[in-house]
Amino acid sequence: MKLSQERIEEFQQNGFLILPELFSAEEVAQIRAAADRVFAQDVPTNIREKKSDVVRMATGLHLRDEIFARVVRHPRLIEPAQQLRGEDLYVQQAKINVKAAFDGEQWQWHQDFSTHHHEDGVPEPLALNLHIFLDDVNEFNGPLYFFKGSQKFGHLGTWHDTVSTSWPLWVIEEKDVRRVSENCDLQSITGKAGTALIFGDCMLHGSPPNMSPWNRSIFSMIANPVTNALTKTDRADHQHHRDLTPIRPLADNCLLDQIAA
Ligand SMILES: O=C(O)CCC(=O)C(=O)O
Repeated sequence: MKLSQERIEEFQQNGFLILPELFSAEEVAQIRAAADRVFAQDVPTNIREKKSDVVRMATGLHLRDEIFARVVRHPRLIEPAQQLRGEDLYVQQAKINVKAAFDGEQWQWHQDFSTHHHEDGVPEPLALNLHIFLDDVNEFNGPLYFFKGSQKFGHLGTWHDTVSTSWPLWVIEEKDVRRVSENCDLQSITGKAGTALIFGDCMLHGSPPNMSPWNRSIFSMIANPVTNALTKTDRADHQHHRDLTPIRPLADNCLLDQIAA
């Protein structure tokens, strides 16, 4: 699947692209069934919320279930990403950010690049975050908030927050969030299940807790150019995979094809 020139320019201007209902209900059902399988496992790659036992994030997914091994090579995600970067990409991370009804906690203001750079020594902010909504995401169940166009500010002032949630995060200093807010509109990213979203490594974003009675799960993979790979391996493999094999897209119907028993 190729993006039009107009959509490429929109990405360059706003720093993100929403692709409404890119995946069918049947495809989302396959991914959700795989998600249920991995959430049921009692493994360290399922990270739980700080204040409850509920899964916050399930990581390393393409190594844990065949469906996710296909999702990370899905042409509707990978071809636009390759087009935007113009080079080979590897799977840096493959996860689901859950945000369960009532229990899902916040994501503080951050740029993904801060973590990629400080923790893994990624040289440039070229990674792309590719999402598929596995539930309808509305204004109440903890949507992502984006400062539209904030990528143009480059890498902002950051500090390592190890206390607010169960996932240590390099977050953005308040003075820089204020500075960006004077120039960029804030947008909440909502859409039906099956909607895809692409955003870059310097997008200033966060999301509020989910106090609604509706779950909000989002599949998220980070795809990074092979030429911009990690230079440090301090973090575990599921936080930044070391396998730099270029992603080669599968056929468009790969999620609906029979999986060999
Ligand atoms: O799932 C969310 O609400 C935010 C996740 C996020 O910001 C991230 O993975 O970088």
